[in-house]
Amino acid sequence: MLEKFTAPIGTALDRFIAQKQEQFPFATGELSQLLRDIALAAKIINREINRAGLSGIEGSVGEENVQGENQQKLDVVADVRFIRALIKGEQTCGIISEEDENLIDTKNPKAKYVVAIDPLDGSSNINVNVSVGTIFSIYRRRTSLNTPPTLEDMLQPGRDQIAAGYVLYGSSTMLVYSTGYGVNGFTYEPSLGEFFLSHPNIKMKENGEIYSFNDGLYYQTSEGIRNFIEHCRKNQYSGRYIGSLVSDFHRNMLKGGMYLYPATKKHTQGKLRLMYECNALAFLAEQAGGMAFSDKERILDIMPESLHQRVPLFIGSKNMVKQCLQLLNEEGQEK
Ligand code: P6P
Repeated sequence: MLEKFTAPIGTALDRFIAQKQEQFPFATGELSQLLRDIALAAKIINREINRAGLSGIEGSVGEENVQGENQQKLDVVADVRFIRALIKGEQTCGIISEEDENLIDTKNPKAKYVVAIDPLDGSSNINVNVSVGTIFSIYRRRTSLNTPPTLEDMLQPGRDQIAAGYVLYGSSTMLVYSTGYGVNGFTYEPSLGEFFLSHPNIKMKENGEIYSFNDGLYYQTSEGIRNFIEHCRKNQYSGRYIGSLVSDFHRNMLKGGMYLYPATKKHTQGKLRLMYECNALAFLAEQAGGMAFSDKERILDIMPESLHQRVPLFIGSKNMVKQCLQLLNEEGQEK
């Protein structure tokens, strides 16, 4: 019995990345280094979050970010830390971030990758000790090396991502990512300062019985959505909504379930951002056997029009998403 609790700890992230790189004969190590840069920033943010209540870093800056949302101090700290790590790592030529209105030129024109990132999603939850997360997407740049990054490099459809992932700062801190060959989860061991493989080859159940929806929006959204929520209630599914996308998504990845943030009267295009929230999680969902759609199309097929555009998001267990879309379409047909 004790053997179960004394199992060897999983592969360290660094070693895992190196092993996976060996599988790509032409890999030259830049993507591996970029993933390490993100992991380093995540360790630093993890420490900041864990000390937030003591370091006076909680609460809002007193200004709004580009989204018109109340910017939290830790939003700014996380943004600075990730941008600094990506610049110093020299593998990224351009960055778009939820916290910055415009494309960030890292002055690394030789770098062949660009990154889209939400440095700290759900940060308003930190004050009440609820899990928060970082969400990131990695693309190859499209314009020539040794030139400044352009919007052409950034506004790529999610299907062109070469890697995506999230960091969940929760009861334990986890890094979950994919380079297109399955999804693997790593748990942070603070005493060793390293992430270790804890959730190899994550697969999302096709059928789930958990739905993540802000019930306060019930009358702010469409009849098709209300019909889906009624479907969940009649089938006695569990409503689980943390108000932190990464937390809800992670639980649904492991247990089966679906997160939905539809178009509402306030957010007519949905609330979540395509480039640095939806695309990354859609990539992971599909890699794990799940599904991710807007009200019109596959998230990964959406051709971006602007850096901060919002889209409705229906993501999780395949058959739950299909059921929701069917009810949405039936509503459309009745009109
Ligand atoms: P609401 C956090 O602000 C966030 O972007 C997601 O993490 C979360 O799921 C959602 O918004 C919560 O939005 O409108 O339900 O408070």
